[in-house]
Formats: sequence, structure tokens, C-alpha cells
Amino acid sequence: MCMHPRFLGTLLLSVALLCIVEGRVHYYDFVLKEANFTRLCSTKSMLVVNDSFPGPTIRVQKGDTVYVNVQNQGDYGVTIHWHGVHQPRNPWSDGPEYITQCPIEPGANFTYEVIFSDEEGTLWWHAHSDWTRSSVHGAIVVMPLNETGFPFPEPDEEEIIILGSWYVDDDVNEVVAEALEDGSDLPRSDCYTINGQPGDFFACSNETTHRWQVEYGKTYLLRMVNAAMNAELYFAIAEHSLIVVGMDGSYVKPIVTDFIMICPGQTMDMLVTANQSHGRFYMAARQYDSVRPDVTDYDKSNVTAILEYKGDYTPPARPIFPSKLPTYEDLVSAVYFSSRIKSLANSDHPIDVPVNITTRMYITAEMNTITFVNDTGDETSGLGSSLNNVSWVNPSTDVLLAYYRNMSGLYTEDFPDFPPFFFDFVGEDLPDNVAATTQGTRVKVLEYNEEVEIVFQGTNVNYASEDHPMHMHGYSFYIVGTGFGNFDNETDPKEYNLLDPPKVNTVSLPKKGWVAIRFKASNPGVWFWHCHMDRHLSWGMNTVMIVKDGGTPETSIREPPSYMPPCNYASKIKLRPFHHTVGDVERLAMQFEGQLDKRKRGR
Ligand SMILES: [Cu+2]
Repeated sequence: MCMHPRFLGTLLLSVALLCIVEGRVHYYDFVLKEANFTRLCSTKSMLVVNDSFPGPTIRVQKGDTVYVNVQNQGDYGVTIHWHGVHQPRNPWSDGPEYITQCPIEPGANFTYEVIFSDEEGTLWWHAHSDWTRSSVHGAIVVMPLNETGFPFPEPDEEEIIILGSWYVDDDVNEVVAEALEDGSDLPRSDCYTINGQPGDFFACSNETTHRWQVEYGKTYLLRMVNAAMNAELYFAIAEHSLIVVGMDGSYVKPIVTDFIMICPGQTMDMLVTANQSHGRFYMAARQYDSVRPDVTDYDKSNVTAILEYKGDYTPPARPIFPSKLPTYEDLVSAVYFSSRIKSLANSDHPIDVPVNITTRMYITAEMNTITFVNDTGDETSGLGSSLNNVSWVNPSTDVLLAYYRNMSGLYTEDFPDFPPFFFDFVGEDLPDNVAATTQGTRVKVLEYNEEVEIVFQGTNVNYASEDHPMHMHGYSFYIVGTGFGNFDNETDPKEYNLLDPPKVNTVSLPKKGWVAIRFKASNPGVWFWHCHMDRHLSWGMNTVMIVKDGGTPETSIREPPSYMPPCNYASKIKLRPFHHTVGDVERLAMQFEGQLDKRKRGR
């Protein structure tokens, strides 16, 4: 029955009509407030939703609409993003700060209208301002319509597992702000968490370890979110295999596996059958670290939770640890797992891969050095990152409003389709001068319904090749190809998978490799593209795509809501000033000419 009490009475007829068109309507209240949490024997206050970490789960059925009233009772401006929800024609409620809105100020409210369309499975929501998402996040469950149901035997029950990062520091945003100001490295987490808990490998965590009680013979749908700030994670359950059936709100061909690798931003649906006799089994996750081997100061914690069988038995002294959980630098396992993921691609769940490409882009993802003047007036250099040598800078008014209201001077429509110069991007001994980058607020403009192919190219610039989980707002896209080395635009496209490529909203660009994605620009709006490692996002590994209106009301951005948070609040974190210009990079390219690899890539 499609009904909500608020609409009973005279509005019943219009609600009935709304339901036919858009599914049911739900209302949630999110109160953002500081609360105390104790982990690793230390207590701190942090911003959370409705006093809980992780925050509340949103439950909908495919095609529903959710209104979330966010009341900011915290101390600084915040926005919330509905990760993986395509929000057709509705960028106003997408959430990234300074991209589609300005922050909700302390004391203010803002109601998001979250419009579900073709998504089905597990997604999530998180803060999209500063590093606040470390404590402000939760799951979204999208149930299938009754008529179609799951494309696998209906599970008996479900379990939601959210992987997160824990920082002992009182205020991780302060630490980030200081590091961005002086150009130093950004903080590393002190441990990972499963449903907010580090597990009993850590002091003061025995009593609080997350426990999942199962009944022998039942099959569970395990809905997993990687909400960790900066880590791809391996996950496994001792003595239990996993059957991956969905990813990023789309179904995949079932994969039977002993472990998964999930990158930040990704969600995964898995079937787990409780087929062991009684016992207790660790579920464990640890970082898959793709940076070079001599960089060893990453978070090596093993986060655990306990799967325990209900019943009358004497449990072992200690649960069994998953022996198949890969180790930190096991690249082969990560690549092997990712290579197995394919779309369901059947008549009930067809695919629609663009084949008449009208826009091709070749985008390098780089870790850079940025020269700037520090607080004391000295020129110094610090860490940065970029896409096609443009390190993103947020405008003072969000790009969406600037675009919709035709305001000038806030961004330029010249994000490049290709890197400014070509060289052996994955080379081992790249000269330092390729590490310099420009900063800018440069967006890519796409006509409505363009068929787009983007090849992302990982680089070893600054001796810093690593995986980059690239995430697009407003869309899911198909992963049609991936490989190691420099992309070859003659041979590599011949190997593309156009038959059953996975449809996702986040893809891990492999270290010293490339990935090719395709989508049809059928959702008009202003949509953020960024690396979902917050370290890289803070350093500028982002850009924005504006998809123009299609000429009719049904193909155009919706009217803005009557209230949007005003852009008069100074965000707590600001990017530091910067002194390179485009001319500097051209000069560097000239110096570098002799070593340039002339092979044309992309097109
Ligand atoms: Cu990255």
C-alpha cells in the first residue's frame, strides 16, 4: 500500500498519482550533533547523525523518494551526499559542498529530496564536506519491486556491515586543515572499524566487538559499505565463502570467493550461508595497500567482528581467523578479484553500453608537488594531486548555482580532454618537473545524451603510483576495459568488454595502469568526479561535469527548491594559496620536450 500519514485526507488523490509515477515517499530526520565516543581506550567528541556511529539506515524500494531533513546542531558547516543515487535531473540534492550547494550552517536546516530511479541493492550516504564523512555516514538499502524480486533465491535475513576509519585525534578536520596549510602529509587512521568497532584485537574493545548471530542453514544477504577514508580493504569470513551478487546498486553475475577487495565508496551485496556446525568465526578486514613498498606507514590494523552461531554449545576459546584474507600488498589478489566482476546482463537486467562515442577523454591521475607561499610569507612546496594536471579548487559559490544563474567568474569551461603533455606516465625515473601542477576550477561541459568514453591513466609521477577509486556523481558507468602500463588507443580498445561490463559508480584505477569507462550523458546537472580517497580529494584530484539540458522540461534540470543554504559561510578548511600558472607548466613541458614520448594516446 502506497501511503504516508502526512498526505492522508484531501491530498490522498495526488499522493496516489505520485506513487504511480515515482514510488512511495519516505521522511527521515537527521540531527547532526557532537557526541562522545570511546574507542582504543580514548574518548572524543565527534559529529554524528542521531547520536549514532555509523548513522541510521535509509530503507526504500526501487523508485521511491526520500525527504531527509538535516538539522545541523554542530559547530561547522556540513553537507550530505547520497552516494550512488542518480538523482535524475535533481543535482540540487546531490550534496558535495561548493559543487552543488554551500554548507548547511550551524543552527540551520536543509531538506534533501533523494530521488531513486534504477538503483537496486546497497548504497550509502555520507557527509561531503571536509573530512566529516569519517563520522557522518550510513547505509541505504534499496529493495527490489515485488514483481521482479531478487535475481537469486530470496535470502532469509540480511546483515549490514559498514567498514570505517577511526582517528584518535579529537578533531580530524583540524588536523587536515593544518596539514593543507603547510603542505604536509594528511593524517592516517589509527584503526579501521566494522559497524563502528575496531574489534577485540584492540585494547578496551573486548566487550564492544560487533557480533553477528546466525542460525545454521540460513542464507544471509550481507550488505557491505566501504566508508573508510583512504583505504581499499580486503574482507573475509573464516570458513565461509562469499557469493558476490551486487555492487554499487546493480546486480552482477554471482562470484563465489573466499575474500573480497572493496575500495572506498564502493558497496557490495553478498550471500553468506551459515553452513558450518556451531562455532564462532572472525570476520576481518585489512588494508590493501598499493603504494610503493618502501612507504610503510599506512594503517596496518586488522579490524574484526564475530560471526557466531545461535544454539547450545561450548564455543572455542577464540574465534577462528580467516586464513584466506590476503595480506597488505597482495596486488595479484586485488586484480584477480576485480577482474571477475561482470554485469548480470540478462533480459530482466539488461545492459545499455554506449557504442557511438561522441566524446572521448584521456585523463591522467597524478600525485603532485604544489608551490605556494606559507603563513610566514616564504615560498615552499607541498603535496597536491590533479586530473590532467589541473588541481581542483572549490569556488566560493557552488558550481551548480553559478551555472543555473549564469554567474560569471566562478569557474571556466575548459577542463582539458587530454593531459597537457605526453610521456611514459608509468615510468620509474620520471624527472621532478613533471610533478608540478596548475590549480583551477575548470569544468567539462557535455551536451545532453552524448556518449562518453573516459580512459583514466594512473601515473608514477612523484614516485607515487597507487590505486585511485574514481567516483562519479549522478551516474553509474560501465567499466569496459582495464590494464597495466600506458593505455594504447589502437590495441587496448580491441579487448573491451561490451557484452557484460560491470555498471558501477566507483572504479579503482589500478596503480600504473588504466581503466576505460563509458556512460550516456542523459542526466542533466552538475556532477562531481573525484578520487574517493579523501587524501587525494583534499589535494585536488577532482573535476566537475556539467551535462546540459536536452531542450524539453523532461530533459532539463528541475527547478531549484525554494531554499538552498546560502554561500556566505566560510568553510573551516580552505585550500592554500598557490603560485604556479598555466605558463609555468608550459615552460616545464618545454624543458621536458627532449624526453617526451610522442605516441598519441586517447585519440
Ligand atoms: Cu586517489
